Amino acid sequence: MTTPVSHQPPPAPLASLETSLRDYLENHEGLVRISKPVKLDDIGALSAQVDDPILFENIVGRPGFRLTDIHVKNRRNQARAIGTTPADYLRSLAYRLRQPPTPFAMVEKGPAREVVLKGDEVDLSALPIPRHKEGDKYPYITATNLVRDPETGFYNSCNAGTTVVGRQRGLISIVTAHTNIIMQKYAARGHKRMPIAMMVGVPPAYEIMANYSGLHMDMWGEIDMVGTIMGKPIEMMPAETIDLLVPAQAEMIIEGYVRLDERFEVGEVTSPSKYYLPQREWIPEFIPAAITMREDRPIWRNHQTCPDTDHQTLPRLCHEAILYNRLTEMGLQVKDVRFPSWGGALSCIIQFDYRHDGFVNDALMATMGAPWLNTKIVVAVSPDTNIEDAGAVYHAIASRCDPETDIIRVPKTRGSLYDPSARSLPEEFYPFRLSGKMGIDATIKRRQDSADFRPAYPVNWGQVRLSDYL
Ligand SMILES: [Mn+2]
Repeated sequence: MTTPVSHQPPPAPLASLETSLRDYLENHEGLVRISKPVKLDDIGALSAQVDDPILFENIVGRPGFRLTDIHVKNRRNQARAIGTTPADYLRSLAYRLRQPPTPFAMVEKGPAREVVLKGDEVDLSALPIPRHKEGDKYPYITATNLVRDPETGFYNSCNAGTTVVGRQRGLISIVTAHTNIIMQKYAARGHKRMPIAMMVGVPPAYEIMANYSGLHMDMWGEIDMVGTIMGKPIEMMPAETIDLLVPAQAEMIIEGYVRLDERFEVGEVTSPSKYYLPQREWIPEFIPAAITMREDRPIWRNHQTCPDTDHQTLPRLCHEAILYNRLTEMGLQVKDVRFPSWGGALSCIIQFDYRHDGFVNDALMATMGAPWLNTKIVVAVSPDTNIEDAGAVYHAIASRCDPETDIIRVPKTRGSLYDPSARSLPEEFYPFRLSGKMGIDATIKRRQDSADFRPAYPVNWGQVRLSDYL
């Protein structure tokens, strides 16, 4: 018997994986390069039409800056981001997340500090920051940030959207539990503000790791693991005005503070489920202290938040890898785990082969019971279903699932704050919600006759092309 592929170490990351975003984009096959002038307000709608990294080189009113987006929307580019192939991607990320952190390569000063703006020179409104949707009054910063736990010294990272309401004032939406815990630690120590650094324009592996969500705060920070998933140490340097380390190879760093003493209402949230949800938030102020950047046309990294962009995939890539590990631990031959962008970040598809009855419901329950609030509807499919194709997954549900026996429903579970169908909880818990969950077994089952599932195709399907006859 051969060792299952899930129990063999995957290949190491490619040594050629670029250490800066500009080199990464320059070498990227399929980069969509836009040299014509583009208005800031058109950048979101244009970005959301591509599947590959896009680079705007000529932004009206913002000469000297470039802008990029859509780095990890599909498996091909996710694999590229961590220096592997699409076939090896999921098990490689899953494997590297089980490895230890990689110490930084410390430098005094890197390219991210070739230009330093401080004091009155700091002007967020001069940066090439787009508005994200029709209802937005203000530009929206989506950069990945770094904060330090004052108790352990470990860093934490997340992508907290910051609404730019003035030259030196933003309102920062910190929704992740870890950064909120760290803010409470600063407040409990009598601090009125928390230092924070936004890292703008880093290779996509940094952002994949920054969106990790698991038990780690007592052991390492997400930034400590970036070198592990890239297969080489990352360069870090001291920030200009705050006591934090920042990535030396970034395009730009925005340093500053989150004020801990007051909150302000905003109502322009874009949920990954593609709605204006939650309808309102009370969030703290971000006050910038310095902007440092590269000298040669620094690249702003935007994460357009709607409709189908990195916003649906990026926060869930480590989730998929963690679920891959859990399901593999069950003895399943996992082929893929996906939070498809067409599932509104509320649904997960798990794909595997299994030996006998019983595995599917355990796999569905493990996934439905994930730590995050995005596994409301879980669909299990067999390896022959094309997981990339919403139609094929729907066909598997329609033709392989008997609702009488192949659906699990669980009442009263934690709903997503981004799910308009979930019930509201009492006001004190706003914006959290309550919802049921559903697991759908759309695999081919033992009780069924496998010959019933032989797909029918025309003679010479895939051999003859219509275009040859037009
Ligand atoms: Mn964290």
